[in-house]
Amino acid sequence: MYQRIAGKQWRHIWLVGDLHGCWQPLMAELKARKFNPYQDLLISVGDLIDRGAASYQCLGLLNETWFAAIRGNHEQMAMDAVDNGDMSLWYMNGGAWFLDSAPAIQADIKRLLQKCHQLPYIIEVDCESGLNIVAHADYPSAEYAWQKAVDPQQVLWNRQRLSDHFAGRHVPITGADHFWFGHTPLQERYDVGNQHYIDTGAVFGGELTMVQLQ
Ligand SMILES: [Mn+2]
Repeated sequence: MYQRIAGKQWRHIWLVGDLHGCWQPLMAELKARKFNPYQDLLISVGDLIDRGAASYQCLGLLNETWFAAIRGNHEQMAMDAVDNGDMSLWYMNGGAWFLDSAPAIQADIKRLLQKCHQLPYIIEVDCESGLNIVAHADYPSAEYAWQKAVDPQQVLWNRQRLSDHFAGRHVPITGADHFWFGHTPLQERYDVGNQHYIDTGAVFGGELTMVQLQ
């Protein structure tokens, strides 16, 4: 469930919001930041696929040595669909690109989705900006701890903490310097205390948010 990344192994570490198939915008952002694939690391907050123009290319990022990701609810839906043969939930949520792909591409997508079973729910990055925790929707606990058992469904789907923030009820999380989440498209990134919400709806015409952790 947890993966640990040591910052000292990398020059720069970048975090990117929900891609949802926005491969071209990602390449443009990496180029603008002079991202070096031999020295730098890019971490995704999950939801690489569905809705956008290039889900297959984004899923293929899992093959790159300079790329790390946690799992999003869209990767989970895709894995579940392929594993149990019931495609309906995934297709309703932007998964039709799989059906529209040629048979050889579908076979490769299935191989990549097998790789997704290895994706952690939570990545811990210890680097120059401190102890950074990355999860897709929420870290469903009042205090972070390495390897603490938390509800995986809540990690992938929970919007309650963010709703509470918008209602003026700011529920903190202790145990790390920063918490980074995606999942809920916002007009602009939302920072409250040590919590940061960076899905700025790139696939819906918004910006693709990138953050430098180191
Ligand atoms: Mn999501």
